[in-house]
Amino acid sequence: MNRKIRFVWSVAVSLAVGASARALAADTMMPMAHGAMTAPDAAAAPLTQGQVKKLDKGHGTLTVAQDRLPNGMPAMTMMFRVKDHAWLERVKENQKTAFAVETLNGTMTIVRLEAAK
Ligand SMILES: [Cu+2]
Repeated sequence: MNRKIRFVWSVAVSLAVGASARALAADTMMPMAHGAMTAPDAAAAPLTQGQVKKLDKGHGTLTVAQDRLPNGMPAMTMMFRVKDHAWLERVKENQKTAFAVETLNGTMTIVRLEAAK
């Protein structure tokens, strides 16, 4: 490469690197900004283990035999609202689950639901 081509090439490379660094920053920043707007960050909510006892897809509720919850609720079998009713497709009765609960509008609500690993 002659001098001029080498200079143009290095400018092009640094622009491309700068652009992808900005894209990366945008990717990592956006969920954080979003989490800050929706007060409790469900993705960061601590998971509790439990076993699914009953699914009610019509009412969007899940009855779980749960370990002690971070909010102090002792281990028991209780019914929770599920924030997104579609999540009820992720688990089956008697399956172990990991879930996070927050009180939304005065109702203890599952805000994260996963099949236990
Ligand atoms: Cu309870």
